[in-house]
Amino acid sequence: MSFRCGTVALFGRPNAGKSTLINQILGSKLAITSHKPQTTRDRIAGIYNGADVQAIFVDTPGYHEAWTELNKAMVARTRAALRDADVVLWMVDGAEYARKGEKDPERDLLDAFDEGMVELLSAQRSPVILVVNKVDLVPRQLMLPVIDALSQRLQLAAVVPLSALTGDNVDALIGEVSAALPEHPPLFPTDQWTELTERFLVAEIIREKIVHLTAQEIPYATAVEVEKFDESEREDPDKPIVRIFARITVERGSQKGIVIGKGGEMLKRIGQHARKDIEKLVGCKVYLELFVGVEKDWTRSKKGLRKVGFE
Ligand SMILES: Nc1nc2c(ncn2[C@@H]2O[C@H](COP(=O)(O)OP(=O)(O)OP(=O)(O)O)[C@@H](O)[C@H]2O)c(=O)[nH]1
Ligand SMILES: [Mg+2]
Repeated sequence: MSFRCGTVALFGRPNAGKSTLINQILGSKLAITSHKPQTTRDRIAGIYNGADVQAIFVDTPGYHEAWTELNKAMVARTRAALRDADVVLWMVDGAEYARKGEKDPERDLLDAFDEGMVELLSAQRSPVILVVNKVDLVPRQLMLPVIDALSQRLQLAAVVPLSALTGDNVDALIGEVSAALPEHPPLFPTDQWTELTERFLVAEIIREKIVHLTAQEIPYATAVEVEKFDESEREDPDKPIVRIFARITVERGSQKGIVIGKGGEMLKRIGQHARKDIEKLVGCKVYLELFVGVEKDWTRSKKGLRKVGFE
């Protein structure tokens, strides 16, 4: 029997549900998610291992208009992931288009920014699969015209409506992806589910808690780096523990005050929420210490990005 293997890039606007889908496919939490746009900043790869297929799903930052140096770097990562992909998933928030279509049936479903995305996808050599997400939110008869309109815009290998959140029809997507991948032996050991390090995943978990617990510009101005990941007592037969020291960087002094909170209350909550998830990830008790620092306007310059570890 032939084996199929390759990379599958998830491409779409912020908030389409790309990270939710990757977690659903892997059956474990790899990519952080939130209802706020621009949650994902990096290329996040998760490996799906089937009987005769290995699909390396690559989550990407939502495609958006880039103003700051951070945004430019995010969009550059998305474009690079597209270039490298054997299959591209064009993921859209179907519910949003359905509501738009219901409100004003005369109006074009796609705006100028969407058209730019279609253009980018048309130039793609690898097959594109349209994934219409969030079918759980609107009735089927509202979704059908959306699927119809979007499928006419582009040469597609397949169209799959699904719900990344509930998992509805995700198996159909796996089938279409498998069929579209090239014949190739596995690129990773078949028991591996990610190429990311625990260190990176820990930093992302902490960042997710900050995105969830803070408001306005804070999520966009925050970077997290793990400075120390001490595993020396991880295999301790009596009290296994991992000790983690992480640095949170914001852009301004006022933001530092918000992240720390009155009497350190906010930082404590961030730490408590993060520790629970990190313990699940590493499988033992975790000691977590967080520091908050300021790197003035780090999102606005290449030098700033480098300083917070965002190469
Ligand atoms: N109801 C419903 N909500 C969903 C579905 N998929 C994702 N969501 C929600 O949509 C929001 C955005 O999901 P994410 O997975 O973070 O979206 P993303 O495309 O990775 O966003 P960026 O990283 O900002 O580009 C979250 O609040 C999810 O819970 C779905 O199928 N149904
Ligand atoms: Mg995401």
